[in-house]
Amino acid sequence: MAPDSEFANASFGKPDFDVVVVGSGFAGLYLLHKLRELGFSAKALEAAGDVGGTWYWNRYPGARCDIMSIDYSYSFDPDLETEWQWSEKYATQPEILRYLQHVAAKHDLRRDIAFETRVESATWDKDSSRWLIRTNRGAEITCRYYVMAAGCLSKPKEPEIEGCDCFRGEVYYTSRWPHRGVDFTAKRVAVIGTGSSGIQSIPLIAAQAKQLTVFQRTPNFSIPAHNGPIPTHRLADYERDRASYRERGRWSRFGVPVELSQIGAMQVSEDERRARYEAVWEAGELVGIGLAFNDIILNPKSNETLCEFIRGKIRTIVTNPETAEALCPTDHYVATKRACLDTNYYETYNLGHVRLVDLRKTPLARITETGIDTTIETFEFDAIVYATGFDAMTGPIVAVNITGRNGVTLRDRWAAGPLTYLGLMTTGFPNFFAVTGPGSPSVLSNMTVSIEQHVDWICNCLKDLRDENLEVIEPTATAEAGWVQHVNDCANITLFPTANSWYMGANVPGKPRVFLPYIGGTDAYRTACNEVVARGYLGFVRSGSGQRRVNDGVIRRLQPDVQMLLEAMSALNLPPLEEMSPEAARAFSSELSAVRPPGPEVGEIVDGVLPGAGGDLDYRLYRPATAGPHRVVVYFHGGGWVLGSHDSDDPFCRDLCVRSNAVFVSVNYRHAPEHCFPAAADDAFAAVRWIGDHLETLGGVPGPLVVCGWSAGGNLAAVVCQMARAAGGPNICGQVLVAPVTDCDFSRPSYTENGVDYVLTKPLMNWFWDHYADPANRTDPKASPLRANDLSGLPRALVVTAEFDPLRDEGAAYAEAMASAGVEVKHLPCRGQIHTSLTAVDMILSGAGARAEISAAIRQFFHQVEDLVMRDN
Ligand code: N01
Repeated sequence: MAPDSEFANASFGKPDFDVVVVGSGFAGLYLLHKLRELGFSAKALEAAGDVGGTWYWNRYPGARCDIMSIDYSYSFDPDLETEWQWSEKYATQPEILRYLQHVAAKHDLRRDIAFETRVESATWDKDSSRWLIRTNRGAEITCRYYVMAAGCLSKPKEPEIEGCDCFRGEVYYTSRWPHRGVDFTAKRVAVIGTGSSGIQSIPLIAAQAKQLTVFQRTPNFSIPAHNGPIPTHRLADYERDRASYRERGRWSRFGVPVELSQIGAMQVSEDERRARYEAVWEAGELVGIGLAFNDIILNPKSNETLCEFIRGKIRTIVTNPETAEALCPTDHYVATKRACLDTNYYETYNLGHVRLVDLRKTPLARITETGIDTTIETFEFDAIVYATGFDAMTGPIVAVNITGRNGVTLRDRWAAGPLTYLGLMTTGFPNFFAVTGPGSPSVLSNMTVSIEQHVDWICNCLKDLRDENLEVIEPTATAEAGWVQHVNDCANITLFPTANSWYMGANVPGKPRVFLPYIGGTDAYRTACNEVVARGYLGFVRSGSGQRRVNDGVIRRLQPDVQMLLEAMSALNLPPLEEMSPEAARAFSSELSAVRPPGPEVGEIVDGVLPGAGGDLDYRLYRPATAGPHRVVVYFHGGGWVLGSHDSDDPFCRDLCVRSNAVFVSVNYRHAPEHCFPAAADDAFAAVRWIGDHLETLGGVPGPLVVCGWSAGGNLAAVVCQMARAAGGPNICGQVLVAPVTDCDFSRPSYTENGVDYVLTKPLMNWFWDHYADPANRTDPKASPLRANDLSGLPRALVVTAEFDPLRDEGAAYAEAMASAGVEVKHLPCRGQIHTSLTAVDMILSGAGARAEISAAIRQFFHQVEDLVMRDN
């Protein structure tokens, strides 16, 4: 964070402009308009000869938007919506460019734009709190605020192909297409690259050229755009009430007002799945993928069904089987590289003069004076078209030499990947904003919606600064680190990081492999941005006129799927369990259990009965599908000694059984208040003893056991280990305590911090304890194992705690106390998780890492035993 003195001494002289904007595409134009409206002086600097941004440069044949034109347009000026009629579902580049020119003219924006002016450097001057901007025209401009609105895909990637400069024929880049147009009639043409630009241009180039050869390194998934008139149902929806249509778009997942599916692909029959995919194919809309199922970018199995559907279509359309196979993507999941919309793309390969060269089989060797050499063939061409993509998102920003505080350049600060707060600002670069920067939804959303949201946020922020007599704003290091973590958390529960995509920076040699945009959704993102403001610009330092306001903090600390679950539960307005009778609470919990995902398949499930301390107890045994016999884990379910059963924790047991390759025996025990303390503990110990004596009958390996439990079950697992130590058996080689109850004391900070909002509440814990144990009994180590006088000699332990759990601190305290007593303990604190999320298999994907670690610990406990046996032999 900035030292106080810098802000205290800053002199706030008048710069040339309040704001300098780089770019005059969708973002730059709206910025100019909005800033003017708010009374700020602003200048836009634009390298091109006119407005348009992306749509000025990318004039290649077939260039169109692939978000429907009514959605891919401004919403800030309602008159525009009536005076401009889009001619097609997906507007062409010339039509979009005309639209932007119309907007510029209508709002008289060109008078504040310097064209053919490229920004070369921007330097923060801390003494005057201004940015000094230098351009290719030699001008030096000063401004208070510097905004990069240069687009996410505006810096073409250098084609890293040997011999690029030696070709003597015509050379074109889709990203810098000549304004005069190009006539390929009677020419032999090569296209390198099969991303969106290649896929859009190839059919039109083929229509002209005498011969077209496409050099493909990676095939892409594409679905037909079915371009034509705007679909009537969508147009009717839009025209019925434009304002509400736009508002729905703003609060949607991708910036397009469509209802996404609530069902996963594996939850329906194969016929229904196919029917839904046919509908996606027919709709010709990229967001249609989200309309089909809700887990396409989350679940590899679900995604693979769509991959195979599209491959099937390719094989049907393309008549040459070898070409069809080469066009079928097999190295990435659908949508993890930007999916494409096309018009006759696959059909083009059925034309006699079009050939596909699969660079995976015969790599491109070099460009020659007359054409292209692959490793096995020489080609001659009249023209080569590079459709090789962009240095996306960070490329256009760091292309300008931006120097922030203490002489640090942005290029250096982002050397290992971009660091931003909300994708809007970066620490050490005061008053510098990026529109749709890395860490914001940008390219994973309808850009126009995201641009308007960013411009509104930035302009309102500048207005708030002015209203509060402040002039400088910068994110704190904590806020920025928190946001970067959140962006990664969101990406890590999806399949996106598995692909070598430009989203990951993987297309540019040497670029750090970091997921660049924010996949949490435009709705969730908008909520976070609004919340930052509502909480007094949380995560920012704002200063000026001798004031300095620091509001440090992190806006999103929960794992994204945990946050979504909590929001969904809050919307359901569920009754508090602690206000119910135990019977009603049990019935209610069972209802909830019945609707969650089932967990993975295991080899075998056997229900049985074993003798407890006060009568028979039901158990359920999970056997892995691998060849046995297996080591055995005894498991105790959660539910505060009052609720739950082997049904309630069934998915968790299945998951751990599969991951740890061990038999799990999940034992029901007597519940309070019918059977109070110490009935549950005595049952748990009796069960472990009986299982220890019957390992071979159960199909297990004779020898030691592991005990495991969650919540109250974690309490029982810990208590059983103490009881077994006292009794001299059974032999337990490891204990896994997941968010365990270890003490009856509610005074630890985690009860204060997390006692209300995270499912397991302080009142609910009170209710559990009140049913389970009289106050006099609660301090007994059989109820509060942390209270034991001596914790030495207990089995090795893994203690898992969740950050937003009232029980977090008592779990950590038990781990610490065992370690102090010489027990080998690993404590696994789970960031962003709540008490109930670690066991929510297939619902909380971010909990999968913890479950993998639990299973690794179980395997390790058993390996240590096997190592000892081998050593003894
Ligand atoms: O670029 P790309 P693009 N040798 O990076 C290949 C947006 N957009 O300009 O995948 C051989 O997608 C590269 O191969 P590989 C949209 O967001 C929107 O097409 O790296 N091949 C790939 O096939 C899009 O995603 C619209 O193995 C090389 C291709 O070139 C983004 O812009 C229209 C190579 C590059 O594909 C970028 O699309 C157009 C090499 N050395 C674009 N280097 C709309 O419809 C690269 N390739 C709105």
